[in-house]
Amino acid sequence: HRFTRAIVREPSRSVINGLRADDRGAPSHEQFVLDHHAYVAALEQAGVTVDVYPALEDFPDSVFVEDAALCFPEGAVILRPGAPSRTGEAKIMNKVLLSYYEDIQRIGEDEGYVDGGDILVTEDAVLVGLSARTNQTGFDALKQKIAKWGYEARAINTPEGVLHFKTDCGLIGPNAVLATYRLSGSPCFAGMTVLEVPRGEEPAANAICVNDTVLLSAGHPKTAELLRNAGYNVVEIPTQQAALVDGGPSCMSLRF
Ligand code: CIR
Repeated sequence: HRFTRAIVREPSRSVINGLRADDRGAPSHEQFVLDHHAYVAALEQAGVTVDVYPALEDFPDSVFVEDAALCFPEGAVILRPGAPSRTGEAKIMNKVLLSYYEDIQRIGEDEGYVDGGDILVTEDAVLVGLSARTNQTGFDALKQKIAKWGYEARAINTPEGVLHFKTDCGLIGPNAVLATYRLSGSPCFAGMTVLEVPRGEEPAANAICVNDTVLLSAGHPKTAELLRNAGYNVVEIPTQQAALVDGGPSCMSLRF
């Protein structure tokens, strides 16, 4: 499957107040905007048309569009982000996706919580990490909604202390995954090629594969080398500002 389109949203000035597990200082809005341009350029280079939506000042984390929806060729699901300050992003994403999809499913208000960062779509299954943001009720609702398009959801436990399932893993090819030591041995990747992120470079795991390109967070030379030696076409993108608010390559776009 090839992706043709991506949806992104510019970082708001309020991104300096974005949620973070550990405070290592606020990101610079100015630098984040520059990094975001580089991210958009890398997506375009990988062969997708990128639609850039304007910043939403009321939502400091709204640059991380991935958490509000799950997109398939057949349709999309509007998710319910588990952080109270982010729940409202779903309604806005719903409006956006109406211009792309006829079939839109929605996780309802009484159907729990799911963050897109907890969902890894593989060839075989839709792996969903239960986390502080994604609960069993949300998983059950999602599972039922995507079954109509023939997708099977499987629940996994996100490692303790890790924000999202995909904080620690990313798809790098049709049947290949990049994962930290915390997930590389997980039975959820049975039958897949698993490349383990070299120790000390754990944030590199949040990589994405867009057509023939792997977008990797810059500053992880061992991981870049590992991927290149394995034959992957790697493009490194600056994510230092995003990382200050716990974001990486996957969370900043919806690809379909
Ligand atoms: C949050 O805590 O929700 C944001 N500061 C970071 C979201 C990162 N999203 C992702 O990995 N999908």
